[in-house]
Amino acid sequence: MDNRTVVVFGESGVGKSSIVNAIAGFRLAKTFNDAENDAIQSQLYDVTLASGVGVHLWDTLGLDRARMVGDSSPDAGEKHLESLVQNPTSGLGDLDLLIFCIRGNRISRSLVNTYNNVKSRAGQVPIALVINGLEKEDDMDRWWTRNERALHERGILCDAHVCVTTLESHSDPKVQARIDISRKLLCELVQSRGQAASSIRSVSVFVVGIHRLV
Ligand SMILES: Nc1nc2c(ncn2[C@@H]2O[C@H](COP(=O)(O)OP(=O)(O)O)[C@@H](O)[C@H]2O)c(=O)[nH]1
Ligand SMILES: [Mg+2]
Repeated sequence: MDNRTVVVFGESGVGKSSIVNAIAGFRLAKTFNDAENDAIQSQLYDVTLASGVGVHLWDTLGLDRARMVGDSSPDAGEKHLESLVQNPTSGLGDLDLLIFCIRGNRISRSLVNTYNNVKSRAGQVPIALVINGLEKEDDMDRWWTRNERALHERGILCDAHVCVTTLESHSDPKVQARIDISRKLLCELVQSRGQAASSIRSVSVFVVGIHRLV
């Protein structure tokens, strides 16, 4: 059967579980909004894309949160991720894609360290950067135009990238359109294993806001 195994990783609160839900097309993974959300370990979800392709989606514990629960060593999150990268789960085969989720307005130096750590262990598995939380951008892709050089200068050279919002819904039709295209982009990213992530793009309308690298 045609399927994919994908790991979503990143810090807490960047929208990893929301990415799972955006790909699934419904609320499958618990997010920060759920009162009972107290995940202390990674969760595996089975999702079927509209194309019929099955996806084994790992929603991992936030790297920072993994340091707080269970294991107090500073790199517990990375170790946990490493075990997933090296042995995703018995019987599911090799990993097809690693999705590194970040917030467009929250780029820190630890991002570079995390990327380097995962990259060194990922072998041939492609890494895609998902820049989330861009619902206020008229053209979400402009984030990439503004920040691509800075990321490259810091050694972050991902195999693919998508600029998205994973809000569940919005009353403003323009924002809702960005949510809808984000879902398509994320599904396309997974379906293509990061090969065709730039094929769908939103339309540029206005000049975008300011984002800083800290
Ligand atoms: N503003 C904004 N909030 C988002 C977006 N996607 C998710 N959120 C919210 O961010 C919070 C954290 O999301 P969650 O998926 O639980 O993050 P996780 O800890 O990485 O799994 C939740 O309150 C989500 O509703 C987005 O695109 N924009
Ligand atoms: Mg989560």
